[in-house]
Amino acid sequence: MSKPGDFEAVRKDIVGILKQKPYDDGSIGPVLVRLAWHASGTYCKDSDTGGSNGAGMRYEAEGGDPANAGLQHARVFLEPIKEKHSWITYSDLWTLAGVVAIKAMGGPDIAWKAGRSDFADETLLPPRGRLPDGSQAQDHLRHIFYRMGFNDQEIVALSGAHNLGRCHADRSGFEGAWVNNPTRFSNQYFKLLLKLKWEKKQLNRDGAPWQWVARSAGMDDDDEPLMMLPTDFSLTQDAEFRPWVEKYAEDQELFFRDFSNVFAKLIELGVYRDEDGIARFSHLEKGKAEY
Ligand code: ZEM
Repeated sequence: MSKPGDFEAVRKDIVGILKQKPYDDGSIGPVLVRLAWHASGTYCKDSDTGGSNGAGMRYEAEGGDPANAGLQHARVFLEPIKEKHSWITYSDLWTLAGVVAIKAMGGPDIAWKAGRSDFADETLLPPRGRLPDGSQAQDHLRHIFYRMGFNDQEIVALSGAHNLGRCHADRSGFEGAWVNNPTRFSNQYFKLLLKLKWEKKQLNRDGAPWQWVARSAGMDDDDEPLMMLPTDFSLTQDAEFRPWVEKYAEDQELFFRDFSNVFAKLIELGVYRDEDGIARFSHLEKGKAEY
């Protein structure tokens, strides 16, 4: 047990659990980043519902959404931290873990503020279907991310998170990592999007979705190929998105700065703090949310 409010102690303990040899590429960092993102990415600006506040993934209705498959591992990994620092809310812990993981994997500092509450009751959970579907393309990305209040540049910057981690056949159906070193945050994703010769491939498995695959220089034919989702690839096929892919491929510093800003914005969606610093659902004050 640490002193309530000692977020430095929590940050240290999160860093301490990131390296887990047998798990994926040796780090739970990427799946923690995905947890922070999916906790936040349900936000809708028009109805002012969803978002990280409330930690709705504790409930089956949100946690069991097929879009959240695999994130139970991330939540279980964080359980010892929650037990040790029982004063922290899940909604603060899940967003903080993403920010700490990005930094520890070589990414930028990202502003993070405490104060989220865990009081979502099941009637306040956002409906399923608000998270993006990787098998679609740029129109879908705009539909999903404009709903959260992001613009085209921010959509491309956020997509750069796919420098981290991998797809799992038993979670999303897609398979493989986007970059050669998926536990190191960089702008490699943008470079590879532009540089490699991507080919459409349906993986050899019943019901597998098609994805883009390629091998980078130095990879053997029997190495697992690198991959891109249809949504990732669509960024290069769109007149508004493509210039940002090119800028971020050329300038890692610019990407880090823009990513830091947009991730900080993502984890604040739907979070409003009273003078006491505690975040409340704004729609609770208005009465029950209408979805
Ligand atoms: Zn992802 N993402 N994502 N993403 N994502 C996956 C994995 C990861 C999309 C998507 O369909 C998928 C953002 C945006 C979008 C991460 C972070 C962020 C996977 C693989 C899919 C299918 C899941 C699996 O099988 O385990 C789509 C369509 C997006 C729209 C642009 C944003 C924004 C992110 C953070 C800012 C991360 C870190 C992973 C890797 C997770 C892991 O377990 O390794």
